[in-house]
Amino acid sequence: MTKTAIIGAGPCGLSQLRAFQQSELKGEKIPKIVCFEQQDKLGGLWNYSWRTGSNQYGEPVPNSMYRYLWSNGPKECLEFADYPFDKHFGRAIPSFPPREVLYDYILGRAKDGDLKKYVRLSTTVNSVIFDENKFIIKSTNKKENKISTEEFDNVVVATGHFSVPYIPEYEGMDSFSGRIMHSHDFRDAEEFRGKNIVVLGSSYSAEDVALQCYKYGAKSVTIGYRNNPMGFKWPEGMKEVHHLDKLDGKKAIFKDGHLQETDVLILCSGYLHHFPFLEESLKLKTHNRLYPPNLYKGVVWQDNHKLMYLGMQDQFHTFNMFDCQAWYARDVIMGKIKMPDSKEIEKNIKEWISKEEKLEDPIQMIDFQTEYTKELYAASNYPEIDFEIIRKHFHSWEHHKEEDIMTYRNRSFTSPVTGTVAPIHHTPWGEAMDDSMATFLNQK
Ligand code: FAD
Ligand code: NA7
Repeated sequence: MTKTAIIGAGPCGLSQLRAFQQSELKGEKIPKIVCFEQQDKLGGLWNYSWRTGSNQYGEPVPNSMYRYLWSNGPKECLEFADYPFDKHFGRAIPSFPPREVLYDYILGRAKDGDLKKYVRLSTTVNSVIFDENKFIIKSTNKKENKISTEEFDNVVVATGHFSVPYIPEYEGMDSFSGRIMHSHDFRDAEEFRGKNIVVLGSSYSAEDVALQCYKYGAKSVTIGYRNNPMGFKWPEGMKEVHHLDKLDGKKAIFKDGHLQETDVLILCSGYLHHFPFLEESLKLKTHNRLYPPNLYKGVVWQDNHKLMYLGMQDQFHTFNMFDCQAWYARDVIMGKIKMPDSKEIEKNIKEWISKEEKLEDPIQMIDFQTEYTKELYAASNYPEIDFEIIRKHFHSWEHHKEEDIMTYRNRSFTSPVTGTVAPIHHTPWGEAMDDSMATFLNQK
């Protein structure tokens, strides 16, 4: 029997476990599976942790999610084909749930498939080396302080890429008298009530952290973009200005000459793809992009087809794209999908990258990732789901955001799995201060 290691039990690792579990359910002979997870719970980033910096074992805290985080896209776009929302919650729920609700949904499928039995919690993978056709994995169980060395035939890297912050430096940071932090350490917007906040960046974290600070009572919110502004119609009290030049005392000075009194500077400057446990020849090196290099079908490591990466793309599509990747990876590992020769692989990767480099706007980017996901979907037996509905939903969502960034989360979408139309949430997002699952589900 061959052995497969899965590193990480976040959404991607759980997709991989589900893919194998579904095969086993059909009577197929699956490899022996070991999933390593450094946290003491399943669910990856969807676990909320109050911790920042190091955990109790001195390791960096991977969690980047915060209180009051609501889904930033319609839940219908990420629905699992084999585990619909209606099945989990026993009824239709609104389209933009808070974190705790999505976390419950992720754990629900894991429980349904008894996936925990494959997972070694509180166990960090320290190193992966490829030698004589086998991967040698060293791991440490932190609770028992037990170090293990084992051999595997295949490895699936599902460690995420939104945990290690990218932190730029600006003139004047040394002497700035306010607080400087990265969005990775942002936990509770209430902390910034009555304060002047400067947010740097122009992607999802900048958008959401800025809106959170506004919603929970910041005195002013100023967003500094580096290349292109997000350009939304911000409510009064929020503004977008061109890139930070420097800090001077308590003032932020921007490239367009704008001056802003600042209590807190929040760097929403993104994350690094960081795999300190992988030997150099196995290590993916990329920035956050829709088609990272050296991955055939965005999954299989070009130079060693026994190594897979899941979820390494920048993401519009999430959970069901991870599923399509995991179903594909499973079929490669089980020998059902054969790899083409190296020339064909090289050509295929180049074609996708060249398409990616021509993309000009979010709608084209959505279409690109939908096409990519559909190609993977067609290659495996992932259950029925309508990616064309998902594509349309993403287009509408993008337009809703442009119309009004404060109200796009109040909309309703149709399930691509069951056809269910989501009810409108009882409280508009801008007024919903309590993000608990109990309050969210308390729908009449
Ligand atoms: P992760 O969720 O990061 O899970 C990776 C797991 O690997 C972690 O549990 C980690 O502990 C473990 N791990 C890492 N290294 C090791 C190691 N060496 N040994 C053992 N275990 C290890 N997506 C959406 O669809 N909707 C949203 O609203 C949304 N909001 C987001 C908000 C924020 C602030 C961030 C940062 C991301 C958000 N995302 C959202 C995207 C998110 O990346 C995905 O939803 C999803 O969590 C990715 O799953 P993953 O399994 O790839 O990574
Ligand atoms: P992203 O989407 O990778 O975006 C990173 C942002 O950081 C992007 O807007 C960058 O600007 C900006 N950036 C990078 N370097 C700098 C410097 N030096 N100064 C200012 N701004 C900088 O990461 P996010 O954290 O926003 O999103 C990650 C996930 O969280 C996402 O998938 C969501 O689901 C939630 P640029 O646009 O290149 O000018």
